Amino acid sequence: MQKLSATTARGVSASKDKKQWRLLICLVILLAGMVAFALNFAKPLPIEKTRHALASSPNQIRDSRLKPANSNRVLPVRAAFVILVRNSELHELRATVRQLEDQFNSRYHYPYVFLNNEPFTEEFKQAMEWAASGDCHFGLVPYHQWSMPPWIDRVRAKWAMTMMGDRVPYGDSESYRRMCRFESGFFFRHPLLDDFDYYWRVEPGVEFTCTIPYDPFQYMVDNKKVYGFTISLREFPATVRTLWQTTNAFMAAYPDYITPNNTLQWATAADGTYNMCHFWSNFEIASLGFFRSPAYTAYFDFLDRAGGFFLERWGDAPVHSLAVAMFLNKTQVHYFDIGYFHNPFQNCPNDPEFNENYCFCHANRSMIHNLDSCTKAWLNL
Ligand SMILES: Nc1nc2c(ncn2[C@@H]2O[C@H](COP(=O)(O)OP(=O)(O)OP(=O)(O)O)[C@@H](O)[C@H]2O)c(=O)[nH]1
Ligand SMILES: [Mg+2]
Repeated sequence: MQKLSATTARGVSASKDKKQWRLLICLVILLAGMVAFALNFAKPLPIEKTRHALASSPNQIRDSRLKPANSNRVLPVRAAFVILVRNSELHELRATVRQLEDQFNSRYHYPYVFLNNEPFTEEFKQAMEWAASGDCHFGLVPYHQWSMPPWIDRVRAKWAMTMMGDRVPYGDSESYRRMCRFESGFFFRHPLLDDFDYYWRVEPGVEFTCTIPYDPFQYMVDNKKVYGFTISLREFPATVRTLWQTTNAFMAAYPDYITPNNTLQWATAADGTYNMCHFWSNFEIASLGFFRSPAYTAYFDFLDRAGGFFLERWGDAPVHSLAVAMFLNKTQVHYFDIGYFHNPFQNCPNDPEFNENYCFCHANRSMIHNLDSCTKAWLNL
């Protein structure tokens, strides 16, 4: 009896031991799992990693390649080409820069500022240095200027993108929205632009289809122009559903910023709503002081707070254009009749003699003749 109870007692304690071991093993597995989980989440995402690495490496944030031949040259205007571009667009941009040099800059040597949300590759920098006759500056866009600001409801924004889908170009793209926000509110604040008063925006793949026999920057200065465009057209209404009402709310909040001789009528439909007219901002020659002004930065901040860059798909073109319409009078804005092509539209000078001698575009295909252009309406203001 005693023997039996001893055996039973041993059996009970052995099974207790087994249970304890199992429990221990489970605990160890659970603990290991938790550690692995925590480590995985603590690990920075690749983009974060890049950001931290870059923040501590000033050479990557700005890298200037100066041409010795330009060292004693004094530029007539403190101006530069400004190009936001990805490394993958190198070949399209090389063609564009070569054309811009042939048609204009090989006589002036204005510098270039290339901006990117990722570090430029050495291959990209070398290709641009070879193509450009002006100094080349390569800059990195700070991460907070290339992201959704914290006050945006991410779930709502994602839903808006999904709903827009492919109904309009880039309707579902978050990166396109980041680009539009950057081009609306931040490009002019990049430290590489601190030395310049005017800028000419260029995009990879655009073409300059005529010789430019004068200096557009000098023209801006001599004629007190603040903003220059070459193509205007109408925006997709779905992308700017509340931009007009937000702009009106801004005007009500900051009436002192609105110029008495403004050109808002150019952007206003007969029923008082937005008629969707805007200057196509892939080509812009403008005063940086205009964008840096208290009026423009207050307007951008107001729009940014309203969230439409992400909750809708506000483009930098209507934003720049409405700012021009509110803050400038007609004489401060210039239509540059320059030979220019950005797929699918173009501007081609009308003057037959000039066209024959200096262009390779068809004047009758110029956007100004298209019913969707707002340039004639602008000129007739
Ligand atoms: N570095 C960088 N540049 C970008 C990015 N997205 C757009 N860009 C640049 O921003 C400018 C505008 O972008 P685009 O894709 O040309 O936009 P768009 O002119 O409205 O449309 P399409 O030219 O018709 O595609 C161009 O100079 C692009 O190279 C991006 O994610 N990173
Ligand atoms: Mg483009």
